[in-house]
Amino acid sequence: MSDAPPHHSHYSPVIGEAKGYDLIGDVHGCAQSLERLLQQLGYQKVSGVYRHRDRQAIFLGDIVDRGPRIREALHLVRDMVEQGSAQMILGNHEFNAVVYSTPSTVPGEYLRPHTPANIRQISETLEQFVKYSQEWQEFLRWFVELPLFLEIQHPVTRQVFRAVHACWDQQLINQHRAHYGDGHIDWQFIHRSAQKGSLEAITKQRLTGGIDLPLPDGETMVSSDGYVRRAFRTKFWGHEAQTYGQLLFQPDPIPDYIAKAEISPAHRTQMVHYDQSQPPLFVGHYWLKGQPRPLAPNLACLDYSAVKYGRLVAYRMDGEAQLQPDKFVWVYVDP
Ligand SMILES: [Mn+2]
Repeated sequence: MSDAPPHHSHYSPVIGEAKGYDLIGDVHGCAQSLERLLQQLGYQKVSGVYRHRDRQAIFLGDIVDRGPRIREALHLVRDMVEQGSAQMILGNHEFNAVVYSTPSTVPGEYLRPHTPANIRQISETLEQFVKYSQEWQEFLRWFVELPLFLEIQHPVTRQVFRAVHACWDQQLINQHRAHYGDGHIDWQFIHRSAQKGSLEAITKQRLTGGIDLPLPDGETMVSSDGYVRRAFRTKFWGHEAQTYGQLLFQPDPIPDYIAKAEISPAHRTQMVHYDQSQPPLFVGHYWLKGQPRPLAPNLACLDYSAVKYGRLVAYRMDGEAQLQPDKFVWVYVDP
């Protein structure tokens, strides 16, 4: 795709005259930290909406759930999108909120089952919208208008870059575009995504959730956020991993004997390779820790666990082909 012609029809139209883009990782209800970050990036509130003279923010999804000011964060972001000073892609948490709230054809049931784990994931959001149910319904409808991924060509350098919440899988993206034209979804996608094994279910899971491999022999582990996990998150870039430990990409370690095992041929076929000839890609999702830096010359994850008192992180994209460590900007989130 890096040698795609400049008038590629998949590129999202440039809104206004953005000379640069500020990609922002998972907010999860940290609205105050988001305001501090936007101010640090030079955005100013004009008529109640943050905007920048010549830059546009791109939110990588997961505005909702977990944090203290979800409603405020949603208003801030949607206002920016509606005014053209931001774009946003769907995170797994927004998508899950939609399917959690959408009745299935079975009376009393929903597209996403109301299991204890699923109830817990959305509980802060629903609590904070208890008195604003009309507003919440409007946000749910707005989520369905958002794309799963963006591919943007920088107006000056002509460099293409990409944004997806968790994993860029070119094959699934090509299939999605063949059906839907671009990265957008619709209510039919929402309903189909609830059918196990459907293209929509696979696309949603892969693009907003990344690649999970199951722990062997039905083993489980408890992650640091208190969930029982039957699978672990893996890298989708680079070809060099031989063992599961080298493929692992999550804060919690896996049992040592699994980490040292060779990746099975069956699991190898599930892997996606985002190699270094591809355009720069920005993801959120993986709640990293420590000093923000590129994961590869063409890959940055901007989720540094803001809601767990980590950092809310942005990358200032000016159309460069190689991502630079000094272009990450962040605020610390205080307890
Ligand atoms: Mn997240």
